[in-house]
Amino acid sequence: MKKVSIVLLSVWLATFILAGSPASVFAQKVLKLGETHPQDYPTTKGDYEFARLVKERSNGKMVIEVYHSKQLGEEKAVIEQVQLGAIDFTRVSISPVSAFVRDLDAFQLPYLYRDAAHMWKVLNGPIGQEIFKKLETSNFIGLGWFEAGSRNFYTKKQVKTVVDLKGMKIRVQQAPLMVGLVEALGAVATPLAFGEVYSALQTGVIDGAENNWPSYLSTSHYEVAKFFITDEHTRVPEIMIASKKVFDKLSKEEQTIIKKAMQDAQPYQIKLWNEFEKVAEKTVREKGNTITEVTSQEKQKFMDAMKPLYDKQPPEIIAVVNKIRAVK
Ligand code: BDP
Repeated sequence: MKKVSIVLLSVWLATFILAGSPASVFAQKVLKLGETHPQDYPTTKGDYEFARLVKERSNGKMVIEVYHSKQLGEEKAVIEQVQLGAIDFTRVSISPVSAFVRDLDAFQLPYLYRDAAHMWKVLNGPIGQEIFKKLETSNFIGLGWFEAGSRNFYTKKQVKTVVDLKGMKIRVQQAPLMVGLVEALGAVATPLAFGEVYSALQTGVIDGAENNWPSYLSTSHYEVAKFFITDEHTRVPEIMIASKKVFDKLSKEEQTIIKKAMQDAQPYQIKLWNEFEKVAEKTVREKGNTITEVTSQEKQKFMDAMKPLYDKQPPEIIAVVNKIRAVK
């Protein structure tokens, strides 16, 4: 009997020492975060930084487990689960979220931001905060933004001008605005989950897709769609969302820790992103892919072709677009 209690006491003591206090062991909250990218992708590293800060600042009471490489499913399905409260967090492109919250369209329209600095001023300012209120009405808590560069078309046959895209089957993210964007160029939009794009390119179900340099490389799409055109048609920010159902059950203190951790993870992700974007571009060029550089004249033609897409937007979207454009 004595031996048993000594063993039990030492187990209890060890737990106490390792965890800081027994309360932190028993009250620990383990939360799940869904991420589509692989573990070594800059955005996933941003997720890990967010999780690290949350754990550290809550003294180990909140633990966010990062499920990278779509272990929890493709983005659309994960977003649905977050809305229902079955998954706690996800880091996603705003495109698939815009299928749930159409107000997000105002943040992903083509050639909207002058450059990355303009986008960051918008996202980290009052306009970025406003959209978080809209997200809440759909059961999402917007925690903050990550960088994703700009998106470009890549195809199996060379595209030199905007006219060449006519009639081509182009994969888009599962979002109505992205369908409209590609249709404005006279191409045939094919919405597909991210994980299905490689084989769709390989088998010829689609003629091309569009994304940033890092994803073009990390997905190996560059192997099956060897022509890339630097049209930079849109910047689509990435967002960290929490399930409102889960978030509302946390204490005010815990909510603040989470929000602040995402804010503080942002510069880290942006730094890694900017570094990797260059590496990805260089790597693809070295592999011998054909990169068509878009002249400013040709870019203007892309912009002109996108105008009807703006004309189709409802007044509430245009109001936000005007506010975004006014940010200097
Ligand atoms: C990548 C985003 C990822 C999107 C993917 C896509 O980081 O979240 O799902 O594009 O095109 O750039 O589906």
